[in-house]
Amino acid sequence: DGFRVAVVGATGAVGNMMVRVLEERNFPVKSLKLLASARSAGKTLSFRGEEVPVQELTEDSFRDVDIALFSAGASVSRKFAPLAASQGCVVVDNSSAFRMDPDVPLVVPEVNPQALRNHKKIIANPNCSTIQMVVALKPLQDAVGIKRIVVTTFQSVSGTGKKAIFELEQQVRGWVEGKAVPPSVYPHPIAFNCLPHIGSFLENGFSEEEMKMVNETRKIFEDPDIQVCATTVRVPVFYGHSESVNVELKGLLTVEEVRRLLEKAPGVVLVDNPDRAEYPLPLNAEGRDETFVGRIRKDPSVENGIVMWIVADNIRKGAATNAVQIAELLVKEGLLSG
Ligand code: A2P
Ligand code: 11C
Repeated sequence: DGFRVAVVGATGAVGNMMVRVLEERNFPVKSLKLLASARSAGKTLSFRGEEVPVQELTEDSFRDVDIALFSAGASVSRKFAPLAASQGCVVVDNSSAFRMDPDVPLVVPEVNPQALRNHKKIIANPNCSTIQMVVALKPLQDAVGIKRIVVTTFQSVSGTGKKAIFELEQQVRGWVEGKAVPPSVYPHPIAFNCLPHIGSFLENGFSEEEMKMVNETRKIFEDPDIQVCATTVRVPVFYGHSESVNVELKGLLTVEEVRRLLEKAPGVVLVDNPDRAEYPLPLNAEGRDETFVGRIRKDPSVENGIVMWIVADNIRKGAATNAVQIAELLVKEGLLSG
């Protein structure tokens, strides 16, 4: 009983976690197919106590698959997701390839589960920095509406993938041993540094990551009028993205009201006792599926302004967990046939 599941990019930082989260959450898996590049053929990953071989992704990979979770980059998704869908497989795609396609739902289960209803076999998982922000802002949007968001991110290297995790590790070791390890994944050293550069820069001067936060937020909230201005920064943290978020609301909410809304918001944990040095931290969010919010203040520089600090594990809620939650919702709503 259950579904025939595939994970594309199973050897990567996110794909690996998808396999773990499927197991942890006891997703109804009848069979599991692990796919990656030819480089990984021969490797195995453990799932429910068994070693599952990694196979090379090919055009025939999806014939016997009900649902595939993709996290092998946008070019792999562009080529293989439509192919999988044409063979009857439902795809939850973690790449940016289809997110802004009007025929593709872009879903955060706590925020816009209704968007799944009319799916056409490809469903997009939003960018990690967008997911945690909309989870935390959803109750404010519902209560009074959001006019404008100004966000600065502090993003961990795991967002770039396993090569970047290795690069930070090597540079830290190099620093301790007094020998410089030159950058290869990033344009500059990432150890003991901050790089205001995530994705390529576009003609308007913003980076791709910054524009993802603008466009995906509007699509998920189904509100094209929300103004978003983002600065996205890579920091020497392994797991967990942090965000400073200023939000200008359409009506008044006191800090106390915001706290109460967040306390009962699905997927949110309020950590806001600055007197006791308690606020969200990436080291504490690592390994967790919730979005942590704290440092909630009134922004005195604008009418109806609130400032907060939002942290989540980018590999879990920002990617793998959100994708598995989408799969769970598909099952629950009867939108997946086994
Ligand atoms: P592989 O390990 O065989 O290279 P990360 O985001 O952590 O860098 O991981 C990327 C994932 O995407 C890995 O599982 C990687 O497999 C997979 N991948 C990258 N390119 C391809 C490709 N052309 N075909 C299939 N899988 C790919
Ligand atoms: C990062 N947000 O932290 C990126 C990674 O569009 O899925 C994910 C890129 C994406 O580098």
